[in-house]
Amino acid sequence: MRILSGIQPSGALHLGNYFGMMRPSIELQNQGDAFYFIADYHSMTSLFDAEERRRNTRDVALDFLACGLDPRRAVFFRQSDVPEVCELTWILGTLTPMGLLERCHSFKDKSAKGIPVNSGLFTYPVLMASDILIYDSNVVPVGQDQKQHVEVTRDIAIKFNEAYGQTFVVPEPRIRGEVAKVPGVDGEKMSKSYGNTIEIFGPEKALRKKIMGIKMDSRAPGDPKPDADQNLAIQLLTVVDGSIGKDYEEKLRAGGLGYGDLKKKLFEVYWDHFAAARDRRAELENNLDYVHQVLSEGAAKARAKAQEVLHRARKACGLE
Ligand code: AQP
Repeated sequence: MRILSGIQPSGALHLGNYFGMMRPSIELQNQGDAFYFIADYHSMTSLFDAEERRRNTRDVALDFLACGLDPRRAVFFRQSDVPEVCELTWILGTLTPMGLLERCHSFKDKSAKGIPVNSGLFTYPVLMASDILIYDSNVVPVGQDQKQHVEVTRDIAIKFNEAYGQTFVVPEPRIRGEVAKVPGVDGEKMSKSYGNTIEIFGPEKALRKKIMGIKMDSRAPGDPKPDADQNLAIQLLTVVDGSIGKDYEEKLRAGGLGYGDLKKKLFEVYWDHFAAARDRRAELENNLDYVHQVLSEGAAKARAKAQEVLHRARKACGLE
């Protein structure tokens, strides 16, 4: 079983990225042939600063390794180190109906929010299809927001196979229900481009301030809160630690728990959860040669596979 997933270096990684994609991917690295990549081509649809992309790419590598990605088990690489993916994107784009892309929520949501959109963002699902199909991937662990893109990938693979004969593996999304859509500090989907994230790593003071700044309603601490499960701090606490989350949900429902104490608890649980990863990250930061070596070895392995599949696709559609 080949498992494939990617993450954009479009900003600091956050709890949504971690619980929606990174943790499930790290768990799956023991169950198959895992390929995980830093989607730097994708980041070009929203980030236009070269130095920031370089820095973010390095940071994503540090974050993912610190959180437990094991390069002895998973092939870890940078998307742009496999330029074959761009040629396949063109080939797949010729079979992708406009309507399929016009229906994609992620593009529609960003344009509805007034975020400037470009044609790269519009055709992003075709590049994502290429990312997945070029490694013969079977399983794609993603958050709920990416489910539709994996479905688009399936449609494109089926279309290609029908037009040119059996060429691509048709992949399946793998979504963990309880963390499918981690909310941000404003209650919307936590997203780098919405400015509502809680980062996995960062300075303690700033992160504490962010969590303590989550807006609550004006009910008094003593009031029972029958809607405790809808409380944002409870939802985030449950994402980080299900049993503490349930315990605090009951306390809030019964009355007597102040919002300040609840948010303090959320900060502590979150901070402790990443303590070991923070230490590992600090070590890795002092050993960047190792990080570069992991990515270049990963790129060589990924590229060999991509060249094999691209050759198969080029032959199938008459380019060879
Ligand atoms: N809030 C979330 N809840 C659950 N999963 C999430 N993911 C992202 N946000 C949440 C999952 O993280 C993986 C990598 O995401 P990405 O960085 O490649 O792109 P994204 O989904 O577009 O993440 P952002 O933060 O929203 O980035 P921007 O703002 O740059 O577009 C994916 O598997 C995603 O599902």
